[in-house]
Amino acid sequence: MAEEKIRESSMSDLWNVWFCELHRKQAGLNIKVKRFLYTGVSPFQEINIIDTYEFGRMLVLYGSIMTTERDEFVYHEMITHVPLGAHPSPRQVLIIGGGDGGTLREVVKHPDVERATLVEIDEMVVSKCREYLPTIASAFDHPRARVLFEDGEKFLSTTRETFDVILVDASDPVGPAEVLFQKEFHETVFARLSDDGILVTQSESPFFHEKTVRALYRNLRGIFPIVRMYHAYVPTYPSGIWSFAFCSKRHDPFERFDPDAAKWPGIRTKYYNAAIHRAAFALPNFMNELVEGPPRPR
Ligand code: SPD
Repeated sequence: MAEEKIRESSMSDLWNVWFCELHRKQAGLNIKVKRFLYTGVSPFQEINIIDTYEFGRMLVLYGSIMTTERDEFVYHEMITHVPLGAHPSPRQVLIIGGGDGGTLREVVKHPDVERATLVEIDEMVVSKCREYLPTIASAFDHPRARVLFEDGEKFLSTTRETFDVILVDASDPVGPAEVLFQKEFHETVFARLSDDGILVTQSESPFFHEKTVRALYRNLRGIFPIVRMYHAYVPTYPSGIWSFAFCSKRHDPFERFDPDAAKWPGIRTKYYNAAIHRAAFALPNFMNELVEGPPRPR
């Protein structure tokens, strides 16, 4: 009698590992994992680099997605090209945070930029992104880039340099980035900006982080004469709607804005363009209210 071949067909293809980031206690985002590439703990935070089916490789700090190969262009183009498009001559640009290198990559695309200084507190983030996310971390060796591993807040409060544009490419207001959301820090930023300088800081999700957003804009309006919110759609960030605070001493986002694409020969973008530059400042009422405060009763 022939022996029965034993094979349990339900036991093939069992890899079913998911990364879940909770955006609120009762809601989150699930992404199926292909492979864990790196897990380590720096003096500041836990760092994970995970390969996924849908979003490619992603950088996760303290359990929160910072960037993914698939959608990083949205955030990095929008934090960079909106202020650089609004400033008439952005020669000295400072990035606080931004250890994955995506913002630096966009900044050095601009021929007007003489020097892009990046101040990142966590050297391990930069080194792991260089190793695992080379398309994002592609500009650390650019001849116009200067990379410093320091506390961004300390750097700004001790330097004598001034900057035309400061970009705060922070993680969320927990852990090492918490200080970058405080009013004292924004006052220091104001002091280190040139007379017509512009600050852009990432300002979280207007949908999920209303309290933070409201307080942040209230503080910024107490410091800068021009404060505007703009937004972009980042699929892997909480709620998908992400906001940026455009804070300026003199230039409003459109005054100096030249929609002529020829102004930036050779700059190729996947999200940003002249129409997006304008449209990003058009806010739904609930977002406008977070910036301006509730409407006055009639
Ligand atoms: N919750 C995600 C917030 C991420 C904001 N910063 C991203 C850094 C990408 N360079």
